[in-house]
Amino acid sequence: SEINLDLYYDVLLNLVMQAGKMINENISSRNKEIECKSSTTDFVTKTDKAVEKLLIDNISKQFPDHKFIAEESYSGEKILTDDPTWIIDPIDGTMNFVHSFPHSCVSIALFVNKIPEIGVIYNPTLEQLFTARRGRGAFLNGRPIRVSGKKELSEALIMMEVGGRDPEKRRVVDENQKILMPQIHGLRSLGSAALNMAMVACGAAEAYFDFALQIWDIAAGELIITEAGGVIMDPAGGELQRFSRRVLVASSKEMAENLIRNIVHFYPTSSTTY
Ligand code: LIP
Repeated sequence: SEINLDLYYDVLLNLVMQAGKMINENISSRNKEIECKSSTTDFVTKTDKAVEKLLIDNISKQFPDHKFIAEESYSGEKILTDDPTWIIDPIDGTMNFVHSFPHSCVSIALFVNKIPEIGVIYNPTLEQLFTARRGRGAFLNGRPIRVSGKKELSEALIMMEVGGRDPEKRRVVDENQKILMPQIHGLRSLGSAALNMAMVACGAAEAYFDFALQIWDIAAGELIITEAGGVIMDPAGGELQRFSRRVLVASSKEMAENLIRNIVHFYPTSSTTY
């Protein structure tokens, strides 16, 4: 059937608001029905599952030929086709959600012909709605956002996640902190890849990089960062590989290059959470 991006966007925004309500109704609960997934720090809750079901059930009812790549029902296939494909993280920052730490979001992108057309990241607890349509700019609660444009590490607030129990991942994280701290303004981690990317997009931070993500953590952020004038690439330089689990976003090409020159790297060898 015919592509109608305006319609898809309206349908999505409506569902995202409903998803936000579900997150807010449950984030303060002390009984979230938590299960472990790939490791003892990788969780899913009944709310992750309920939000994903809300989104997939409603979108597929209205657009039966659309495809999904969604965290809690992922087939493991590393393939993005030309078909309209919704890439969904029902709760990015599940660890935060489990702890009632108010930095969780729903993150959704729509790709058509492998090109991101719609990106939405919503933190319902802080009422921050980041949106982008290809070619139309990026917005926070309806107001246009822009990266800071800064170029030098000496003026940068850098975001990276400091978690991970795998010894090699820990070595890389510790090493990067040691390398960066003396050169930059500061280091921050929100515990959500999507919200970290959103912070760079709105100019609140200069860069974010990570080595063990999944496509649904970064799919909406990709369009939001580029529409906000930022760059996205592989953390070793070169084009973003969407299934590689690795990402770097920055306020400018120069900022990205300065980081790439400095950081040490981690290449995940399994599909688990590190
Ligand atoms: C999480 C990320 C977090 C990252 C974790 C994990 P989830 O997503 O957003 O920043 O460090 O590896 O992927 O599991 O909460 O959707």
